[in-house]
Amino acid sequence: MKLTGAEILCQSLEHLGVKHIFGYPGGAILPVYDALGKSKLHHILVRHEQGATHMADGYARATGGVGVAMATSGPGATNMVTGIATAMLDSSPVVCITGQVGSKLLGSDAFQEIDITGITMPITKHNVIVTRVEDIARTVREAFIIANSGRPGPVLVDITKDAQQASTEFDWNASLPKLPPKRVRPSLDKAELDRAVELLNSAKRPLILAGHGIMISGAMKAFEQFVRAGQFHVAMTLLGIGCFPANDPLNLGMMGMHGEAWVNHAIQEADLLIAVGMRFDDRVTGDLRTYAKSARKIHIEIDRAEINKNVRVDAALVGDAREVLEQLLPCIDKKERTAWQSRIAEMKGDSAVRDIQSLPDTGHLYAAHVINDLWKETGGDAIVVTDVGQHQMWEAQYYHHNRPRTLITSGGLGTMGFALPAAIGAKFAKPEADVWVVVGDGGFQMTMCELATIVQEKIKVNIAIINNGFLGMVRQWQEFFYDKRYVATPLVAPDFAALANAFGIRGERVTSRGDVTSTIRAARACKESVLIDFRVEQEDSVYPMVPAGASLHEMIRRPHNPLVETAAEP
Ligand SMILES: Cc1cc2nc3c(=O)[nH]c(=O)nc-3n(C[C@H](O)[C@H](O)[C@H](O)COP(=O)(O)OP(=O)(O)OC[C@H]3O[C@@H](n4cnc5c(N)ncnc54)[C@H](O)[C@@H]3O)c2cc1C
Ligand SMILES: Cc1ncc(C[n+]2csc(CCOP(=O)(O)OP(=O)(O)O)c2C)c(N)n1
Ligand SMILES: [Mg+2]
Repeated sequence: MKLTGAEILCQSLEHLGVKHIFGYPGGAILPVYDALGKSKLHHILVRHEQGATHMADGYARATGGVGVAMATSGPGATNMVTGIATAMLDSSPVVCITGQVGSKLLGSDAFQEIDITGITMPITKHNVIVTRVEDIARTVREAFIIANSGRPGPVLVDITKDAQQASTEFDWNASLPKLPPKRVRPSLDKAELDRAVELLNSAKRPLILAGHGIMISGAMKAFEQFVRAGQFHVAMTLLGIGCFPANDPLNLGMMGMHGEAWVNHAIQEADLLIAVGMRFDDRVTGDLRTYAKSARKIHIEIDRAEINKNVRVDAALVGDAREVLEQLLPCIDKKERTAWQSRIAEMKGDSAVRDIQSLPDTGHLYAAHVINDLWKETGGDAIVVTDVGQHQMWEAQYYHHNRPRTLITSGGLGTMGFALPAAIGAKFAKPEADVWVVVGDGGFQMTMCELATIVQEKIKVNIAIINNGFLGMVRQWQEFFYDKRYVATPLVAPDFAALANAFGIRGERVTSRGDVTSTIRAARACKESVLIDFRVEQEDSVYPMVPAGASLHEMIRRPHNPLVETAAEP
């Protein structure tokens, strides 16, 4: 049977198991929208195409599957750029489909013509323009394979309007992907494997650096067995949070610029670092010249390009984290490392048991209170989607995640405006989950138009605005490094609760610590979405902090009480 390109696209997406598409229509993609109306696909109308890409990204991160975003040519496509770059830097599998002007008009500066494959070349894992109806099914199939294999990433498929309108016979089974033959992955280099085993079994002060790749690989079980086998302590990157339960005594917490002080000290004192699915980002290492000088390094990583990119390693195990860990597992000797354990306990000191919640109420509402209470009230079971800034770091410190894919956050690009739309995507992926947005007053104002999407789709997503009246993270840098010259960081905002009401969403405002828990509880009990405007301390800072370019152990510590640096043990 003959189908139009637009119909073929929709049928192909159905064959690929797609249920949801986040998008926004326009002239060059109208044939597809017409076909969408006749398909089983659920299209979610966003308010800005950046939102569509973040929703697809949130959807992907919540499940490990591919998220799909759609837009028209020209401004629709360019609005997607930030979301595509966000997905690229965090290895998230997103497929973006854009309409393009008719193939005969290409290159003529036609209305809403833009070279979106050119623009997105450096921020996609792969992109392609399709001008022939016969190529649509195969190309979309290829896009899905590329997006979610090896190291995942975004793929953009740009389809000309004439290809959408033309017709051809559609045979899904015959539309086979024509990808270059998969390189048969050589089994692990024997010499590297032997060296790694030797290092693992001889280390006296080993430490695992656990990253996002563990979740991407689905290696959580193998990882836990590996950790137990060697009785290794675990430090996590921001994007690794959730890959190993926060409440496990071997889990030390987050590393890096705003990581726990004892974790950073442990890295500097370790004699072996075992990096699993993490890429030694500069937020993690600090000054490379002084980074973990006394440690040998093993790197388990799927992307060969990451090996020796930032940190030179002694053994490189290139492959899928789960497969590599399973191979290493039988070779690990169980070791008692009492001296190292006591040293770590000593570095933790009493800071690990100081509980911010048990401090007397001085009338101040700190963001840490709000986030720690949110953790307690949700039993640590919510999917928390954060934006970028101080609140993001406090979330990482004060909400203890025990399960994978429950913290969704933009790490590599650090994209303000990510949280609200990404949470909408996560909710579609996991409709039963308790989804919370934790967002700053700045970032919220970047994509708050998506409140209308929540209302139109009748979904429940709770929103906690950590409202400090500042672009807080930038203000903190101005406080520390620019003599408190707060240029362009004090921030006027609307009355967020009233704004929520205007959208048809319940809005609350909390100004005192005593009201935090009850308001969170009421929001959870409410069937509809609730936005809570938490008016927190305006000039609080995130501690510890490794200043940009400083050595990992050179942390700025919280100068004095009333607020301690860390939360209760999970
Ligand atoms: C304001 C701000 C502050 C920040 N502060 C910190 C901080 O203090 N500490 C911190 O940790 N981060 C911090 N970050 C985040 C930081 O910038 C990086 O995004 C983060 O450290 C990257 O973590 P990752 O390497 O685990 O994940 P990714 O960047 O996602 O890298 C994952 C790695 O795993 C590999 N991989 C993928 N699939 C597999 C597989 N199947 N098997 C094996 N490997 C695989 C990939 O190739 C990649 O190298 C901050 C970000 C912001 C915005
Ligand atoms: C799109 C974008 N623009 C600028 C920045 C730089 N930036 C990083 S954090 C931050 C401040 C965020 O303020 P807010 O959303 O209020 O969160 P807070 O730090 O106060 O918790 C800014 C401007 C960014 N990360 N993303
Ligand atoms: Mg703020």
